[in-house]
Amino acid sequence: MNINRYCDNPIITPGTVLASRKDFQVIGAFNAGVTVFNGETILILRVAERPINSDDKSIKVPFLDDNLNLKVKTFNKNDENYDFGDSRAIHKKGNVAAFEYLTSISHFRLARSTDGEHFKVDEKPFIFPANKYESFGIEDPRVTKIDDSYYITYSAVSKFGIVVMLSSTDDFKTFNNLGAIFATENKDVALFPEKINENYYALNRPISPSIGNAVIWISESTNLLHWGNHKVLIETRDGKWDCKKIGAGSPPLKTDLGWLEFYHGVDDNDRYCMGALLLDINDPSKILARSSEPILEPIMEYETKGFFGNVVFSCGTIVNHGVIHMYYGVSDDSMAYAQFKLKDVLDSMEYLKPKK
Ligand code: MAN
Repeated sequence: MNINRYCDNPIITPGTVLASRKDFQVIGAFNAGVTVFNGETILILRVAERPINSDDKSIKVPFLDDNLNLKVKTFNKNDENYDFGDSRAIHKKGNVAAFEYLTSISHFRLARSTDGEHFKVDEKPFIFPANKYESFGIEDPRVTKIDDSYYITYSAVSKFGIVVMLSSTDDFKTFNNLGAIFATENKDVALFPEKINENYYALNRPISPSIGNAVIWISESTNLLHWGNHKVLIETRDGKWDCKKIGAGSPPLKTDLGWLEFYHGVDDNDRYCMGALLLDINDPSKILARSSEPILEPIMEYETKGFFGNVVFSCGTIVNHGVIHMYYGVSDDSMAYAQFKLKDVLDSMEYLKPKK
């Protein structure tokens, strides 16, 4: 499939984003939600920051304390009780499954563009962690326009686990926090842009700590707040690029053939790629087609190297005149942009039944 990566990728790098405070540095501007508002392309960037630290024998980790004040805790890298091997998190020795602290704290920052290529990043945060479920940060926003409001779903990380928060905005200046819509552990929630047969639908990705892989579920709601009728939508595939974990990427796009969903797949080497699913237009719990090979995979240097390399991770796409504009995080570090034809995606997928 022909993928046109933008010639000046990455389009946003951490170095061009102002820190939210003088003693912090921005280490990531990535995994952005995407929408169009007042004729502008808006990216809701995940901006990851950490305390500036000149001592290479220690790691300083940021978090909100119980009074919701931003605090910094210092770990000695020689401390044998902890494992510092993962750039993203600090684990207790021998416990790879659960982390104690994240090495950075993320908030959301808006970037705007009139041409979809050149973005101006706001100087101040749009949404900053603000409650006890967000004390280690807020991450990976997806935004869906429903009627006249924009609904933002995101991971909220804290000592209580990872839950999915919902916020809404009508103006991209202020927002309402509507609370946690999926309890721990859940991530990667993408809302469909309209009701289907009287119900809202959400793709989501719960994880069982006891058994099984992380796969995509679909849930229903009449009010966007209370979700039920949870069903497994699609599973990981042994031996393939999406064998270890999968999760929804952009909010589903309505096409003539069905709902098109771009999702991420992770393999046993923690390599993240993007592929596609096609869901029945009247019953999105039915799969019509799936990519057998990735549509986008980490190949370019900015995709293979960085804070956490070998990652392409999209939380949002725009479709315009048959062209998909995919904005995607690279290496948990920066934002990149690619274009490809909607028709090419639909033609590249493997259909469970022949196309009508
Ligand atoms: C994983 C990664 C990190 C993220 C944490 C918490 O370790 O996706 O980027 O910060 O989970 O969500």
